[in-house]
Amino acid sequence: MPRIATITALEILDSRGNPTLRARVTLDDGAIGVASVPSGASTGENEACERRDNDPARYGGKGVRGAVRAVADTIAPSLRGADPFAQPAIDAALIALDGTADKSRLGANAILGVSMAVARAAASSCRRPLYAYLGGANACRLPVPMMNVINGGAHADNSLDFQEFMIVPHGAPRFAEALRYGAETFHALRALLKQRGLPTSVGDEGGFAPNLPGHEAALDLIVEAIRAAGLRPGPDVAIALDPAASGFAVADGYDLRRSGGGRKTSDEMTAMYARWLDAYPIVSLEDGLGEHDWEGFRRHTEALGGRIQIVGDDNYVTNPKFIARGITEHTTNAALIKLNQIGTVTETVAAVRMCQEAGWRTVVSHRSGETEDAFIADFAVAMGSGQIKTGSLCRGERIAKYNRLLEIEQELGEAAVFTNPFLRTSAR
Ligand code: 2PG
Ligand code: MG
Repeated sequence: MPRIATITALEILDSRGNPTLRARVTLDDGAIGVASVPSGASTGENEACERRDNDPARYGGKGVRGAVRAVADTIAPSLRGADPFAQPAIDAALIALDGTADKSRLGANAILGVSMAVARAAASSCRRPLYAYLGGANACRLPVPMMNVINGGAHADNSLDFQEFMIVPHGAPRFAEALRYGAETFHALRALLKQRGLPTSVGDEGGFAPNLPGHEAALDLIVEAIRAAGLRPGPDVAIALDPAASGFAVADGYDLRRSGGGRKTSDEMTAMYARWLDAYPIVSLEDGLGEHDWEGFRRHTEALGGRIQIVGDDNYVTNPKFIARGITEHTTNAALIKLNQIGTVTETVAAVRMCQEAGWRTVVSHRSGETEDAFIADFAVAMGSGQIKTGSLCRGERIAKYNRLLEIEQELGEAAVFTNPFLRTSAR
């Protein structure tokens, strides 16, 4: 049986030019696993804690040398000789070594980097692709992508309070075609913006970030772009939203100040979304309310959950503890899944399984600060998640995930499955 030989880490840069951590694990049979950790901007309060140096003399305090040292000084010596195939035991050891509830001592970035790199090394040692190693022989479902083509909120400096306007090419016959639908719509959107004299510069996740008169204007533009690409808004390409409402939540509701939408209570927000469901082919709504608004969310899901997918992100932070509460209280009917919100591969798998057992859908997701690491592409297939959210149709760190999914689809050949999770909502 191969054993873990060395574990090292390196401070690298993410797609925003901020430091992040890359871990490298070698086994004594020569297998190597490398993984890089992403970083969010609109983070939920209960996310696992990414460790930063807070040394103003380097990278404005964002350096991760401390996390790199934690890998070298604490994690490497204690995992040397461990069985790389025992991922749950590896992750339990990492959690125990850290000893805090939020992984703040060693750093969730140090812990997750090693956790993912161990999985990669193990996959490489048994000569299996990562998706097959983590997901077994049944891992053959390619996810429907949610592609963020208009950025606002914490990801851009424009007039939009809402963070993400995504296209969902769910009517495509296979992943490669879904990617083409998405890219062609993206290019049509670019042409429309240009025509109207609006800027085509992009935000953190590669979506356009124009100043628009309001959120409906963004939805109208997307519908027009889908048509201009020769596709049908609704049956071919639908819309998903992540307002990331924690970002504009105030004491007594929500303040749509950037778009001039004024103040709204949580029920008024839900009523606004309900109107949009009649007017636009929306199939999924994530964080339509803020992370503390559990009661508002319950009413929100009661009102809209029969028509569309309601996804929780900031409120669950991929943590089985909060997801369990959401299941019990009918807070949403789906969850966003981000490895670095919880901090180990094993805990992320547990979060996905908990959702699946409750009949919830899951959307495996990138962060706004990413690297070229495409771990989540394999992970989405391994979990049979059916959906992935990994940004727009430009910027290398986003495209890396799409390109990896193309490879997986080709490798699976006839066995590849691309099922539409939105059949019920698509007949518009
Ligand atoms: C989100 C994510 C990813 P961030 O809110 O869903 O799009 O953003 O990584 O900034 O938290
Ligand atoms: Mg979100």
